[in-house]
Amino acid sequence: MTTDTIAKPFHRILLTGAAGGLGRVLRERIGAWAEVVRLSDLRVESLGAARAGEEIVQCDLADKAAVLAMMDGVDVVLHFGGLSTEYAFEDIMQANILGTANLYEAVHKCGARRVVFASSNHAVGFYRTTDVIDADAPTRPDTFYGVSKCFGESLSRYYYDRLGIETVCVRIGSSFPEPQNLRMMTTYFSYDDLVELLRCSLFAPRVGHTIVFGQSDNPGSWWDNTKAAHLGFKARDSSTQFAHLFPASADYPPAGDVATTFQGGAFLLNGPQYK
Ligand code: NAI
Ligand code: 15L
Repeated sequence: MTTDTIAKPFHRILLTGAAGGLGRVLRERIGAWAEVVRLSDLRVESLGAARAGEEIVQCDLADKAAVLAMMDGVDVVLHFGGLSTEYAFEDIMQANILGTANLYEAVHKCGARRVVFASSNHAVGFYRTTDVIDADAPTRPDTFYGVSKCFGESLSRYYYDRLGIETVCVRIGSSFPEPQNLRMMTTYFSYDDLVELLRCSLFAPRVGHTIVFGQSDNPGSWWDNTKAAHLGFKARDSSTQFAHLFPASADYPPAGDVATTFQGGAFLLNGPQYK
């Protein structure tokens, strides 16, 4: 028997935000988990043609009917679509708030089993860099973007309590090929660790409603993942491999600078300004 004839765990996975930075990474890595991977985004031109085992669906998350159609036949969802940094509230409201509400209503109507929601560290960005928090710490968003991630976490909790739809909210730190600044030495989340956390989130027998911080095994972490231990995730990478990029002799923002005082870093410089 070849591996081609072995049934895959899921029939169809939906990946929203498939044309984005993380979506493009995930496209290459999740094919073994489902017979069909449905790749969706607002703009799908950059995805090219669907490959074997793929479907491509153009969809604006703010369009309720289109989201319902996108969900047809889907077992599980990786929800990575939406605005990924700070914008005007009206834009955040459409893509992230209305978009996530449309997604959950469609998940319910279509009977999908589980969602992994790409939340963000900016749901708690107003904690200080001297704080260590876990999943039960009250949210402290640092932007309208962060508020929208708190909304997604809260909405998914509601759909779990009311309807039993399971969600893992991954508060992703900084998932890029390498840390782009000194702060990301603490928030770095390697692509390999991201994929492994998604695998754990989809395949753990019971996740209920779980909040987990998406981070590699970085020194000086601000985030305690004890309460997500049931996922069975163990980070294998660490930002230490990039220490040479940030020598002690470099010119860094002074201590007390807003971007070094708060976990959200430079996101604190967005939005309504201090008077
Ligand atoms: P990205 O901005 O590269 O990708 C987001 C995708 O969502 C884009 O392809 C965009 O076209 C699509 N999108 C935007 N509005 C949409 C709409 N109305 N309808 C349908 N699709 C829409 O972002 P990235 O880095 O790939 O992040 C993916 C997710 O992970 C986002 O939800 C982001 O908030 C979250 N995240 C990412 C982090 C990172 O380090 N990359 C850190 C924390 C959270
Ligand atoms: C996020 O939520 C953003 O989507 C990403 O672009 C990074 O800026 C990341 O947080 C971060 O905090 O580094």
